[in-house]
Amino acid sequence: NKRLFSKLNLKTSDIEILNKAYPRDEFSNVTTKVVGFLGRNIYLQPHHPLNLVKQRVVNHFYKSFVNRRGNPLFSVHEQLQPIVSVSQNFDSLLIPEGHPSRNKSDCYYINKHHLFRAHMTAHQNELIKSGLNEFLMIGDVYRRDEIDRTHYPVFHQIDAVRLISNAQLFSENNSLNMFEEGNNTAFTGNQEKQACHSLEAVKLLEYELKETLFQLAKELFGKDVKYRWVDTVFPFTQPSWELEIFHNDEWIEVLGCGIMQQAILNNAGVKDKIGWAFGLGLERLAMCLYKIPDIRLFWSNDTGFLNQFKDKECTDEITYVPISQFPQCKHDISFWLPDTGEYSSNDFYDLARNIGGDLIEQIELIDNFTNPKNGKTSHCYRITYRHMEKTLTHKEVNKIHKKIESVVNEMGCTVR
Ligand code: FA5
Ligand code: MG
Repeated sequence: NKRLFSKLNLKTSDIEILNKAYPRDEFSNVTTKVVGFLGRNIYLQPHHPLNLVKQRVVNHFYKSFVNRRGNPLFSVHEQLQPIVSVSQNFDSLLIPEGHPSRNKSDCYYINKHHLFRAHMTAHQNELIKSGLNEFLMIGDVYRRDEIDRTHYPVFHQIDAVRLISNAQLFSENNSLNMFEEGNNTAFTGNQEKQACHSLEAVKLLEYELKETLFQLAKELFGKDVKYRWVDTVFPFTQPSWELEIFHNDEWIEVLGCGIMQQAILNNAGVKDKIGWAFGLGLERLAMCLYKIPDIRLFWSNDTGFLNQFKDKECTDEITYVPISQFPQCKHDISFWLPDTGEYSSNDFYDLARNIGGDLIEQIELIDNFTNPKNGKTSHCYRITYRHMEKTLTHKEVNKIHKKIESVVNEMGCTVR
C-alpha cells in the first residue's frame, strides 16, 4: 500500500488534507484524485444543474412545512465538513462492526478513524443533539464504486430529519400514545415496526413521509409520474423504504427513507419524540429531470454544458441538448491478482481513475478466470476512453493505457 500511495503522488508519511495532517495507517486508501474534489462545491455554484435541483427540493420543503406564522420549519445545512469520523458515519447510526458498508473496498478512508463521508446521514446525530427538529443536510458524498455513466466517486445527497412529539402527532385531548411497551410482531405492511412504537404513530409518520416525498416526485416529474415504494433495510431506520420512479423504460431508485431507530434519538438525548428521515441522490434527479446522459458532465467546466443552465431558474423547464458525442476508444488490460487475496476491483478502478481521470467513461470486468493448476486468478477489464469535449487521438489514449499497465504491479498484480 505504501508503494501504491507513492505512485498516487501522496507522501508516505502523513496525509495532509485541508491543512490538517492525518497519520497514515492500514486503512488509508484515499487518492489524490478524490482529495482534489474537496472544496469544488459544484452544488453551491449558482445555476449549476445540481444547484437548480437542490433549490427545487428545498423550496418544496419550505412550502410544505410552515409554522403558525407561515415561516419554514426546516433549516438547511449545506456547509458541513465532508471529512467525518468513523463514529459519525457509522457508529452513531447503529451500523454494526463488520457491516459491508464499512469495508475499505467501499469507502475512502483517510485512516482508521476518519473518512470522506459516505452519506449525508453522517451528520444526523450532531444536528439532533444541537436541538433541531426539522432539518435538511446537503453536500458531497464519496464512495468507491464501479465506473460507468451513472457512477462517479463523488455524488451529492440531500438528507432530511423530522422529529414529532405526541401532541403534534395526535390531537391535544387524544389519549393515544406514540410509545408502548410493545413487541416486534405488529406489521406495518410487510415489515415489523419497532417494539417501542405504537402502530398508529408509525402509520401516521409513514403517511406524512410518503405523502411529502410523493408530492416532491410529482412536482419534479409531473402528476402522472410512475412510481413505487420498495421495502428495504437500513440499520438506522425501521421500517424502511426506497422510492423508485419509472424513467426511460427503467425503474430508478431515487431515495431511501424510514422511521428513525428510537435508540438513535435516545442516544442524542431526545426521549419524547419520534421521527422520520430520508436521503436522496441529486445526480439521479438531475439526470432524469434534465436528460443529462453522463454523470461526468456535472464536473465539466465546458461552456457547452454550463451555458445551457446559465440563465435558468430552478422553476424553468430545461432539457439538456447533448454536445456532439465524440468517439469511444476501448482497450483491454489483463493481469494476475495477488496471491494474498487482498484485492478488490475497486482498487483497480481507483488506480485507473487516478491516472485517466474523466477520460475514462467506463470500466467493465469482462473476464474472471482461475487457473485450476495453480489457483491463480486473472481479471480482464475493458476500459472505454472518451473525452467529453473533443476526439481523443490514439496516441493520447495509448499513453494513458500504458501508464495504467505500468502501475498495476503496485497493487501486487502482474500484467499478462
Ligand atoms: C443512503 O445513503 C442512506 N443514508 C439514505 C437514508 C437516509 C435512508 C436516512 C434512511 C434514512 P443509499 O446508499 O441507498 O442510502 O443512497 C441514497 C440515494 O443516493 C440513492 O437512492 C441514490 O439516489 C443516491 N445514490 C446512491 N449511490 C449512488 C451513486 N453511486 N451514484 C449516484 N447516486 C447514488
Ligand atoms: Mg440504496
